[in-house]
Amino acid sequence: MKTHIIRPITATLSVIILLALGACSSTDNSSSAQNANQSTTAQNTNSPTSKNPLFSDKNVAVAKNFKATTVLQGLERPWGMTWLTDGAMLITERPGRVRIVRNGTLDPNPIAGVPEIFASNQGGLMDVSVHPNFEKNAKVYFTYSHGTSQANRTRVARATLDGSTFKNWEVIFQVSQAKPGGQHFGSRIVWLPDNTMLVAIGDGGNPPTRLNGDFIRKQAQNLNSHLGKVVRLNDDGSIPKDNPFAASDNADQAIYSYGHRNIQGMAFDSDANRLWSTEHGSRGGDELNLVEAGKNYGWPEVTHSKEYTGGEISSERSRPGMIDPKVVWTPAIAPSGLAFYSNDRFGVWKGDLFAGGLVSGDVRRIDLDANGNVVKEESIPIGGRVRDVRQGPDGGLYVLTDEQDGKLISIEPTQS
Ligand SMILES: [Ca+2]
Repeated sequence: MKTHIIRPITATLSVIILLALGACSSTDNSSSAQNANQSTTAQNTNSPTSKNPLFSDKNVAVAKNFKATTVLQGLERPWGMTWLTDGAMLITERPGRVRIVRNGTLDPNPIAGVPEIFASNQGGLMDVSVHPNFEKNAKVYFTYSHGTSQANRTRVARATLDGSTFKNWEVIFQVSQAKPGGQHFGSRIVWLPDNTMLVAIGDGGNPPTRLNGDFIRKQAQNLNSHLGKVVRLNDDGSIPKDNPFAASDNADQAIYSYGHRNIQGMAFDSDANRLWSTEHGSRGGDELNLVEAGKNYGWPEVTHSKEYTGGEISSERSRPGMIDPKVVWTPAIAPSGLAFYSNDRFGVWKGDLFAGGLVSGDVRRIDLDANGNVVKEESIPIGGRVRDVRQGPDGGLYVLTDEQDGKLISIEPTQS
């Protein structure tokens, strides 16, 4: 369990953030004008909104014009959700169950055919995603932790949905090294337009957790380890030949990007071809990243995060050859779940990112300009730990809360 302590920030930083927030407090109605201004002046301006990254503190503006509606409850620690082509919805529960919602009603019986899962601390059944050709092949994909408290690893499996049963559960990928403890498994699944899949894998845990004689988190910079990575796989778990390290003798060919601590939010903008992710820092320094093939996102060499005890993890916040985040959240919001909203149903939210926060108990709406720069951010309070945020096939925006009696909640703007 993450514990986050709010610390006073320095006076100088406060002034910068207050200026930034002042510039970000305008209403939705002005956002298109602000975007236009942003995109024409981003090259030469010192406008706070053009800073990269955006430093977000606890004073983020609260959204005014929105509505949150509980769709259903009675989910135990729900983690991921997806929709079938007939409109039914699958929701994972971290202890190891898959629930199905048909016509707005939660079936009291979990879907059969899920094997035993290592469900402990942060581990368990995590993400769920249907194959892009689900209508033809009925394949559903999962990420979960497998093993024991002494030796466990994140796995990716697929199974065929046959009525209310999963058949032919098949492990198609697993992290190559077993690790101890119950922390930092990741994970999210995102499909790319070429039907390859990206899977986020956590760094394995906080100190004192060790692997191969050093803190396990250092594996995020080890190109022969899957820990602290995004990996790219074909739909059968084989490695695409055009992966960024496919031709390298000194790197694992599954790796897509590296230097990640623990990604639990990942979303693809298919219009602009951009992959976004949110990852947990330890004490502060949570990140929104624009993820590109072959790039290094810095952890733990470069970070705005601090040790839970308050000490420095690194003195470096940025380094040539490593990619800076687009948003830094201090204090931590503990980000989990990320949606890129692309539908016309909620026009004022189109083109924005929606990032869930476990500790902040809200969804952060992140307004992007056409170039993918973060313009502003606001908070949509949910009143519970937000584990996942997804756009539904109906153009709705849905939220899962990580509670013993977890909820499915829909959110929508009340002003067009
Ligand atoms: Ca980073």
